[in-house]
Amino acid sequence: MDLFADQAHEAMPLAPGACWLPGFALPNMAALWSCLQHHLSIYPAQQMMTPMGHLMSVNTSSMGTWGWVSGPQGYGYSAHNPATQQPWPAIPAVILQLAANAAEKAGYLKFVPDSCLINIYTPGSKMGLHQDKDEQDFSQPIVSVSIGLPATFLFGGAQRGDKAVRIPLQHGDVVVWGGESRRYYHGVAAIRPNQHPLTGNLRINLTLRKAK
Ligand code: MD6
Ligand code: FE
Repeated sequence: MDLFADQAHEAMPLAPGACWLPGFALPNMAALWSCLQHHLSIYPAQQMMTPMGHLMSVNTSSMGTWGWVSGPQGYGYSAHNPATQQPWPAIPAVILQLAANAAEKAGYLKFVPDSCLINIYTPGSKMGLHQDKDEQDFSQPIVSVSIGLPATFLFGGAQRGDKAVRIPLQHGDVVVWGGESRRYYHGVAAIRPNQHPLTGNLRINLTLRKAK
């Protein structure tokens, strides 16, 4: 008997309205991974440009009614893949259910995301501290699912200068933030070179949101 099996799913509070759910996605990982591989074979991840004209260090794809896109016009949500002008595919049921279950565990009932951003990190990829504020409805939380290589997630406060805690995210971990922490600054430290049995040298992050 694994005495720690339950503890693996204990919610760890991070801030008001925010929690870390270690290993929460592991029971669904096989189904999640097969959906993702299928998706990425049809909608390959692209390197987007920031509005300042810099290439982002992550590669990005999307599912859902709204895909998160970045380019010279700015950041935001688009119903169309900028590479093909085609709509994004629906978010698979296994991902919708996982997001709703994680949100509920964090205290947010009936979370129905309409956007699933897929970020693919290679060693050295990172994401600077930022707020998620391109969405219309800040009453809904953000659910972030980590797959593959570990990452240090930086979770700060309402002000850019607030001290950020460093959260060592592992394969299968989920972070949910909403309520007071919905607009807190967050980011991802540079990924260290390593190998993961499922993803090789990649970290894949799914970010589920209600965009509109
Ligand atoms: C992550 N991504 O990839 C976290 N936020 O682990 C984000 O926080 C994020 O990729 C807003 C817009 C795009 C993003
Ligand atoms: Fe973000």
